Amino acid sequence: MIKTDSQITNEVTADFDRIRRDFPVLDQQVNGHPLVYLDNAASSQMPKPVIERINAYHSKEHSNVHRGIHTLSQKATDAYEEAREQVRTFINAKSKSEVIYTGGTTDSINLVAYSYGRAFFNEGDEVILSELEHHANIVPWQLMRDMTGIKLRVIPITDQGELDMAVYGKLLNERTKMVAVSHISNALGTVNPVEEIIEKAHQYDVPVLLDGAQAAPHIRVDVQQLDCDFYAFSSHKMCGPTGIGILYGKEKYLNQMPPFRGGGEMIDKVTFEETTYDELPHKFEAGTPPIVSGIGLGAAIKYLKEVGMENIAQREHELLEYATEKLLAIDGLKIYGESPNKAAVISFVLDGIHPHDTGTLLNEQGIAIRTGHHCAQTVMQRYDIPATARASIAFYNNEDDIDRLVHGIKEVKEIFG
Ligand code: 7TS
Repeated sequence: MIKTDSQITNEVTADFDRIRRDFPVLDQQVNGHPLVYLDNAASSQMPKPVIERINAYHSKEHSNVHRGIHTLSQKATDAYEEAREQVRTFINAKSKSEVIYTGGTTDSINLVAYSYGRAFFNEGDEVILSELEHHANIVPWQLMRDMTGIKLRVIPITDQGELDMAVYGKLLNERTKMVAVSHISNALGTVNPVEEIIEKAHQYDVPVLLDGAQAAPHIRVDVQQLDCDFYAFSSHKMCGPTGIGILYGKEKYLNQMPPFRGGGEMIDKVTFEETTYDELPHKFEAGTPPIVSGIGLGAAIKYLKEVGMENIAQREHELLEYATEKLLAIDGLKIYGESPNKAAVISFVLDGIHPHDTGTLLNEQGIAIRTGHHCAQTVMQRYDIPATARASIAFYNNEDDIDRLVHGIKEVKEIFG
């Protein structure tokens, strides 16, 4: 049979049993049981090529970047800048000038809120957020609100956990100065209709910032195709090290925005009277950067590209469907976040059992999930619950992990009678 293009791209072609063996951390016992790691939305694990790249850098290449005439500094600079190029191609940015290293998603969003906000927000202007944002995409805008007098408008979510797009249409107006929403919700897994959000905002000439912390690790992101104006994500959620993340921004905005932090690396000429700034992206990168983290992120992206983002999305979707079906078969288990368009995040509550107890008892069986509000308290408020238990899946998980989770939950239920 001849396959259509979509059949070819939907087929999982990677060997996920082999891939799993690339992650040494998974091969250990926790509390006397083989580890089941299902807290990938908080932080994912690093494969051997990333760990080895970091080791090699520390063993042979470490030096400061962008300033040394000597060989080690040049090597470190080349590696750090090559990693930026890996990021550029990963998200299909037009140029490396649009790829800014930051401390992570939180830092990226703060950069935009402060820099763009201080330059362009005036009292009475409006910024649109949504009810399913991570605190990282709420609090920086509130800080700006207190500084500039803007108003925050919020797109509500439906019972299923989807954005109410009719309300969004009504919130947009000539006072709107920014739309900042997540691409994928960390608490519910909902994949938001970001294309439509962007298209509508652009009708008012309003820039859109996407919080891609939960999207960049799981689906192919093409910033030019999306036509988003800013895109933020974190290395540690995509098989890279902590301490670094990315802000993508369109040059037309980044060029107009003042620096967020001042110091070395970001300047052109400094006198006591005046300082001129370096070109993009360095204008936004003051001080010695997290060099090894950048190089590790580059190695992580190379690894993800080799596995293939289509393969990753497809495999995680398979596991999501497998897990959802098995979990829903458990009496008294309710899943929050029921959009048909969902990433592999399952937030759930067991009838009569606090999620913290669920998490604690699962941990005793070597199963790592997250419990709490997931830094998304407005989502918890929406459903009038204090917390959920959340299993978040990565491509290196497998059906056995899900079976262990399901078995573990049944044990928890038994303990609680
Ligand atoms: N935005 C979203 C959608 C996130 O999921 C997170 C982290 C952040 C922003 C912040 O990322 P950071 O790298 O700057 O910390 N989310 C989670 C989580 O779901 N569990 O732990 C961290």
